[in-house]
Amino acid sequence: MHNVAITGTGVYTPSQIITNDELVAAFNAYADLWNAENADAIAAGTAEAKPHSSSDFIVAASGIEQRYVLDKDGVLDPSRMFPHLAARADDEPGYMAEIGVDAAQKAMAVAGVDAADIDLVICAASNMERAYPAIGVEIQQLIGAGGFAFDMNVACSSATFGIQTAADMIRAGSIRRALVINPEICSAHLEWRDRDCHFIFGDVATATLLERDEGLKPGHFKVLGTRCATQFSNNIRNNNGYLRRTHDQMEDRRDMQFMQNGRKVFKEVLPLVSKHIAAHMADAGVAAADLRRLWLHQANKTMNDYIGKKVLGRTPEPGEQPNILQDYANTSSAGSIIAFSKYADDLSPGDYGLICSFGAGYSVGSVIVQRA
Ligand code: CO8
Repeated sequence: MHNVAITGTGVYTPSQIITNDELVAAFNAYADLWNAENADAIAAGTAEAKPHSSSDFIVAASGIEQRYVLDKDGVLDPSRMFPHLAARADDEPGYMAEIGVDAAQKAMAVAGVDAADIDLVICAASNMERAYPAIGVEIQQLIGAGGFAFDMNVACSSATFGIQTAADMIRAGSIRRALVINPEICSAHLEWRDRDCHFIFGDVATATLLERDEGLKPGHFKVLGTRCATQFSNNIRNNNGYLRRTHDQMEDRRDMQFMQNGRKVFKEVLPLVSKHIAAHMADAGVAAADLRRLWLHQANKTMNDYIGKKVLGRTPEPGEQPNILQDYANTSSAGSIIAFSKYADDLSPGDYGLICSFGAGYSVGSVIVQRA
């Protein structure tokens, strides 16, 4: 068995920002249009008028202040309400590959590793741009990596499950270096016309470089343990899939985009995550008092405050549990890796930290690290 280390991370951040006020203005314009078009049905009681959204609600319910997206104009057009991403030809890089390559190159630069020395590329994300060939193989070719590549999807936990998968191969000796890449184009599978969820997600790509912990220069993070768990739930679901045409259901149905029962998710996932982290830390012999930092999944500020308090047994001090969701919103699997990438450099040798993701499945993944 070999030891494993994280030697680099990278974040691709889109150039376009949508603030809550811009989002709400577009949604309210769309709702007004829809209500006018359906005035007769609303008056007859066969349709419900769409109420307005509000920036104050969004900040209070989630902590989100803005989100980055690949295409702002399409999302904010009240007659469209989803991004416009021109179709790419087969000989052009796909969108996921393009943003994944940017994050991967940043991670390799931080680690000082050449692409030719990478043995495995995992594209781990909550949706895939196409069925095949795998996006991971496309990224492998674009960056010039060796070895092999594949795609995996565990929704919001894709990054941590990818890290465990890569770490296990490094531990076993079948590979020496791996890139786990999370291109999350959430704007393309979010229903922007639903005020209950239209504020939740944004776009980003992250990459994590893992290596055999042998002859590395100081500054990396030793991976002390990884743990994954799942428990089936329909409370976060997207029914779009390759059997769609066989059901003779090609219309733009609501369940072809992200659906959730947010309140239930909130209630059911919190205890699952708190117990998962406590058991993982106990088995790794890491006490709450030893933990310098928590890099949590970035879905909701209240959820993170609750988990931080449960794990540490007290309210976290400023900086102990950094949130990035106010700037990026929920970026599915990439959220905890953005937090790790931006808020880990100040840790001292010997400091412990914990990366944890949670979401659809349900799924929970945790990675305990120690600064070398
Ligand atoms: N503006 C104004 N009012 C609103 C709005 C709005 N935008 N939205 C809802 N309201 C109203 C509701 O209608 C409700 O009114 P009433 O009380 O009269 O019924 C009231 O505000 C309260 O609504 P909620 O109960 O829904 O509000 P909550 O306080 O529960 O907050 C949250 C909603 C923020 C969604 C919260 O429930 C939450 O964060 N839950 C956890 C969700 C979560 O973490 N999900 C993870 C999913 S991510 C994942 O796993 C990855 C999936 C794949 C990625 C998908 C990419 C697209």
